[in-house]
Amino acid sequence: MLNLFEKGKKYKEKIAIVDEKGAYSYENLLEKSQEVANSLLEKEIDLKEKRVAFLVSPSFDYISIQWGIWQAGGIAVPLCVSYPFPSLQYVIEDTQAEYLIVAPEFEEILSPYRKDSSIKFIRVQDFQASAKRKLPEISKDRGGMILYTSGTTSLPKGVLTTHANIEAQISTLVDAWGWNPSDYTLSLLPLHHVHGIINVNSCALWSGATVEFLPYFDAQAVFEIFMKGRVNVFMAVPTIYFKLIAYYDTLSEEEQIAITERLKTFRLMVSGSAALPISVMERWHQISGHYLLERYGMTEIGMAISNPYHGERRAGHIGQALKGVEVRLCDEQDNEIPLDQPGEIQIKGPSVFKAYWKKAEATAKAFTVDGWFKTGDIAVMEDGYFKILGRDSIDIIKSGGYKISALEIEEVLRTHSSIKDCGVVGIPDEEWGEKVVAALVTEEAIDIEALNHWIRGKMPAYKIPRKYLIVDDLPRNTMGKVTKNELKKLF
Ligand code: MLC
Ligand code: AMP
Repeated sequence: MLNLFEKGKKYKEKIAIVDEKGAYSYENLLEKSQEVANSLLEKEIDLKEKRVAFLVSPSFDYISIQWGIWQAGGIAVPLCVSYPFPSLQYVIEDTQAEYLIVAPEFEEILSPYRKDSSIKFIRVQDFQASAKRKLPEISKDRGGMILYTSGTTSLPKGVLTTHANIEAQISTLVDAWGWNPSDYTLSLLPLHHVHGIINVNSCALWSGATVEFLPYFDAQAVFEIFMKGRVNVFMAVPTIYFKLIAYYDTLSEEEQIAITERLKTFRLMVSGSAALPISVMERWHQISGHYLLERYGMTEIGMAISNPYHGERRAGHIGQALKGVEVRLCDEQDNEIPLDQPGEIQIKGPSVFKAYWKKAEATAKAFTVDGWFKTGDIAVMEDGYFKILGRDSIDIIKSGGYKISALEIEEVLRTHSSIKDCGVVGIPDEEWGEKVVAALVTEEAIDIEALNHWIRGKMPAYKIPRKYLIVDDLPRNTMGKVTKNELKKLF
């Protein structure tokens, strides 16, 4: 059983969560999560790793449900609040979820599952107080969570982590970054990814700190919350810092001075999930007095490499291996090479995931014969700090901190009746890191607005191409394979 709940008992009276509806103590959270666990269990004594998918906005309810699933012995499958139906359906069906917990605002989109006899449709408002019952003993090697990540296969893969993995991911960061009960953080990242789930919420709640939710990103709202004077720890992706800077620059001098004074009192500000541009790091330092702590991680491994909490935070670098995480660099044959030569980052340690859900072959491919996880990221060490140089696959795009598979988008585009062929790439963008763009070979003239509308029904808005180019043919090598580097040049 996760230590998270044991720790929560230490801070009963303290405020754990602040959301749009109110403030909730650790005691409230423990009680509500027990209610959720009781309801899910009904007459069973243990959910035995049944998958419980839930579509709930970031809130007290979200955390109570996540903790309730864990305490009942289920595997938590958080669904993305901005997914269109086909993307939700893919996750629900791929995990073979047996329970689907739905907040009122999402009942309509998930209504096709209401009458599905293979899944139990539970409305959030149906959880009721009930007599306390004994919860199952759960060994830490059991599955706890499945998060979906895009990769070099066209469809996203479920990343299965155990309770022990989750605990290792949390405790490593709590120690490295000095989380403590007087911390107060703002949680605004999507809660179907590790950054928001582990680094922000779980680390805070492990430490007796307070999490305030802002269920969507809005620069003005973020500064308003900061100015209330409570937040002292903040974590976000580089695009969010970029957007905060852009908004700050529109404010009056008086407002800017007040914000700067407030930000200087923060304990910690972190950036990750994508490369932090040096220009953003420098401008944010002018605004806040903080050198952002940049760290490196991945859904499969939690956080692995981090700039120091105490000590120099070096721009353009991701720092050193976190305690408990083994890091090495390798050549293409998985031979370890000296750290001052560029190579693939490979990782070992208790935070590394168990398997891709029901994908034994993909799991086997992701590890070396001696058990190192192959990240696909290329790095080098310079003066004691790792620096990311790129990725081994051009088909993985990082936009706004989201990992996006070019192949997945191409596959969807190819199902359009007017599209003969297509190639999707990410092109560098100051604000988004990379921007998704697509070259299309079409059967006939194509209405781009109608195409956009069509694709929005099929995949989340953050995955859809921001620009299309109509071409006669895609650039190819002598083998007939599309040359994506050439394709990038067209944009
Ligand atoms: C939104 N848009 C995007 C986008 N997000 N386009 C490309 N890439 C993205 N990531 C589009 C929308 O579709 C919309 O277009 C327009 O931008 C504005 O949308 P919005 O919803 O108003 O944008 P905003 O709320 O400002 O979203 C930006 C953001 C969001 C940065 C807050 O992208 C975000 O939450 N990113 C964080 C993702 C994350 O948590 N990643 C961690 C993965 S874990 P239109 O046309 O509809 O107007 C991981 C491991 C690790 O990476 O190391 O942490
Ligand atoms: P995800 O699969 O969404 O968890 O994304 C993980 C990927 O994000 C990593 O494999 C890296 O490519 C990228 N990433 C995370 N942190 C950083 C960082 N600080 N700098 C560069 N890339 C990063």
